[in-house]
Amino acid sequence: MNNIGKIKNYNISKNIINLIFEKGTGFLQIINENIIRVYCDPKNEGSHSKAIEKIFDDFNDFTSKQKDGKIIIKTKNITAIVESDFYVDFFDQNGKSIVKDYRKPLAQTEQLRQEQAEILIGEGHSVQDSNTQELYIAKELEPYECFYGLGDKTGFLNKRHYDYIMWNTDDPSPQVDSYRALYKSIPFYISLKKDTVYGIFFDNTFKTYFDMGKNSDEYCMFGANNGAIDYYFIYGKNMKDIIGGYTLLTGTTPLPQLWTLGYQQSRWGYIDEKDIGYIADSMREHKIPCDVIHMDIDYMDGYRVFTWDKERHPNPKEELEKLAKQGIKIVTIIDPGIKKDKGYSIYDEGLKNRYFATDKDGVTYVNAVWPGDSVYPDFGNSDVRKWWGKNHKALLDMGVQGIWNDMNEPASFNGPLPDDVVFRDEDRYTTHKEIHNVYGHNMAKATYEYLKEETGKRPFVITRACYSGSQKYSTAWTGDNHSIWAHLQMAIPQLCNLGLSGMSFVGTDVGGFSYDPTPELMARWVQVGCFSPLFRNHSALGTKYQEPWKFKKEIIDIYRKYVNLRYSLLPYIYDLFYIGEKTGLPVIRAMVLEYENDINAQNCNDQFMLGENILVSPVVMQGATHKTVYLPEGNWYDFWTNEKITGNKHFTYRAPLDVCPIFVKEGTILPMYEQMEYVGEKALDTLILNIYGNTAKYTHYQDNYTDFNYRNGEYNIYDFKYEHNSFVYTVKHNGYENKYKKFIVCNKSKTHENCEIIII
Ligand code: MIG
Repeated sequence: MNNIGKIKNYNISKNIINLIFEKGTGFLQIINENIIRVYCDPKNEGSHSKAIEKIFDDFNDFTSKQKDGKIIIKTKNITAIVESDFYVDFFDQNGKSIVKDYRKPLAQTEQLRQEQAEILIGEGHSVQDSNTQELYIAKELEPYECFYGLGDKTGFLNKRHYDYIMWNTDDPSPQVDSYRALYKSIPFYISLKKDTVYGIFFDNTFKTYFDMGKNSDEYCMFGANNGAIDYYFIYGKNMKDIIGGYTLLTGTTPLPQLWTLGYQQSRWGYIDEKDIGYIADSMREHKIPCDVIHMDIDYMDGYRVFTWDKERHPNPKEELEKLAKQGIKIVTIIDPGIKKDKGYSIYDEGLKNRYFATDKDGVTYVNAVWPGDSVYPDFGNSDVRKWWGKNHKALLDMGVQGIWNDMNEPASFNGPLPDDVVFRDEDRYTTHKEIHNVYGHNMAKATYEYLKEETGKRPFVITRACYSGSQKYSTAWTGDNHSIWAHLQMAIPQLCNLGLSGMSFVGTDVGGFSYDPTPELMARWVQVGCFSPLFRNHSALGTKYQEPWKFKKEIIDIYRKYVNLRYSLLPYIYDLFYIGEKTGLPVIRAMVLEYENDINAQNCNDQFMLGENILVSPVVMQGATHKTVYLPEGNWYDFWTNEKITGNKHFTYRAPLDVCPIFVKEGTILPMYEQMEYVGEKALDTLILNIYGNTAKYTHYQDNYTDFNYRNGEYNIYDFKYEHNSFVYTVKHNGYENKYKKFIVCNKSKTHENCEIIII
């Protein structure tokens, strides 16, 4: 912050160190020994976090002193030194620099200015004559420094040398590396240097900018034109610690219901009851497991949310009951835009209660979305959220099991919402500028909270728009991708970076949304999709049908193979969710998260880890029959052949169309279920345990897969061990009655695999 002058004085109240400069004030808040919040609000606009809902005011294990015009703050692990002009430098416990503020003027180029201007104009904004952010923080860069996180941004895993804008954006043209903004705003990144790692969470809901060393090799920068400088410096020994710190602040993904991890079939254009029934029957007929069918906007009466088209779905309750008997759960889409239509009760009620955003004169603001002229619920206000939630009763009563929130950037067909549209943040009036990036977040929160209260089950909400912290309320999909190889390739870094940004329960539209997948692309996409936490095939109205059986037999067989694999892996994936709720760690993981000091992992875009035990190296190139696989240090087992391979090398792996290269780390006991058509088809009382190596261990979690009783101790934890050629297990926590009846233990590292059956 240039211009704020020298430090005159400081005082401490609780964990806040108030700093009085010559020309302004600011503070540091010590969250814990690894996290320090830096705050300065020269525009007096305040900071109204939507990401952080806990209060962190009780940490007191730190010291502070004033010396040579500087303030020095020390925790057990870090030292922060504040200097004139509010420059803050961070050091580790040995006094080695972690990162320093960059003090020289920024080298913003004319090119950057013009590009930013174009985006602003494209979004209907007037262009400011200044090309610099009014509020910004620049940090020194090291020559070798990688950046990860930043949500769903396009391109590759490492964000070094790129810049981005956080402004939730629905742009249906094919998303490419040069896109600066997509549907989600997650203003958090992880910096990985040679031997240091840190994270920054810039908690500002206005439009924010991130320059990850694009315009200079000397600094990276984050900034905004509104709100406050309000960021969290997060330190740790490794990237996992940084994610732990970030999700301590913003929350973790709660354990979902097990069926939500099953296969999901969707398409915009399943017009009526007959279509949906045909999808359910066909999944069963082709013996491709499936748990969920999504109903897109086609089910509504004239795109009026919370209604049914009576001709298309004459008796939804009966329809959904019949589907439920087949094991199919229905998820319905809900958009925020409410049709402006006198006599439509949702509109009338909202209008009467002033639940909609208004223009600056207090007149209800109208734009257009699917229903035509539409109004926008003011989700920032808790009365509106409660009302919105209750409207879902109409769907739940028909048997709907999950809610899919779309268009909540919010999208609008008649140009963008003007900056000055009035929204509320609880009782405070503010504008679109501040609310835009949290609109979808607040909508998902409204939905989650209602579903939780009403059903007592773990809510299944899917959202397109997100802000930091949305992981507490919702799973997310990456929006309108295309059926092109570039987007299959992008899926890997995009899902990995979402995971590194706290969003664990994520997936892409498998097969691609717009345009049409070739048979080969479809086969390769399901090989990535089956490892994505959210596993849904979805496509756009008017595109070629891409349900699995629309392809030739070879592709159907491949499809079935990988959906079956997904269902086998459910206990492992569920374990990862359990770990994720406690630690914030993602299910699908960038290689670098597991092997951060391995230079080959740091820029690995075409492989990922499922948890820490499974490495997947899918083929994402048309026509390829081989894949260059990189296995990090240690020994690995080929999942298909059980062959043992020594790591720390690249090698070529033969991967014909039906083969996705998968490797299991030595020392793993991989839990699996027997084959099933859907979750709930049979009692899950048998667990297959595949042993990889001569000694192996694994911790496994079990509960009722459905509600929140696990938070009151109703769960079991098993410790599995394999040593000296024998398998042993102990039950570490014993709170859930419905235990396994049988373990089938198979040692995969032995040539003649034989399985031991243990009856419990
Ligand atoms: O303007 O509801 O991303 O998944 O099928 C398009 C129709 C609106 C966009 C979503 C897509 C969904 C589609 N929606």
